[in-house]
Amino acid sequence: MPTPSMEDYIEQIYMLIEDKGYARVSDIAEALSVHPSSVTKMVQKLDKDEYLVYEKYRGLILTPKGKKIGKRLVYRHELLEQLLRIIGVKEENIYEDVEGIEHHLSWDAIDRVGDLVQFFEEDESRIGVLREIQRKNEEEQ
Ligand SMILES: [Mn+2]
Repeated sequence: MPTPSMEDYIEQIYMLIEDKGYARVSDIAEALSVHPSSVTKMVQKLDKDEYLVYEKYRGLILTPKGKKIGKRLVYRHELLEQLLRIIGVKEENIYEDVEGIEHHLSWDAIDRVGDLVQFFEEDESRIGVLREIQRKNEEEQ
């Protein structure tokens, strides 16, 4: 299992490759706000653990194992953003909150969050019911 930090890297690398077709050390460093030397170090570790193949002057590609987990990590991040949006968390808090919780939930919990998001999306009046509760709670404060 990748550590939280490895997960952040795999997630970013997967998104960069999806968006641009490639992931450069400098782009990864920028996306994660870390020093390029930290990226090089982590990329070497991810290579050793067979999540990607890194060739210094040719860039990096994800292995099938890296792609599979990358896809799940991006899904997990997006799902948690959806959850926070549905429950009415302020837009300005959503990204950082997801970064804070995403590594600490089991895949079981993620699947259950998926059910909950589906529950709201299948009938948007359910979001309306929630908003009504939230409106009342705010009035009472
Ligand atoms: Mn994330």
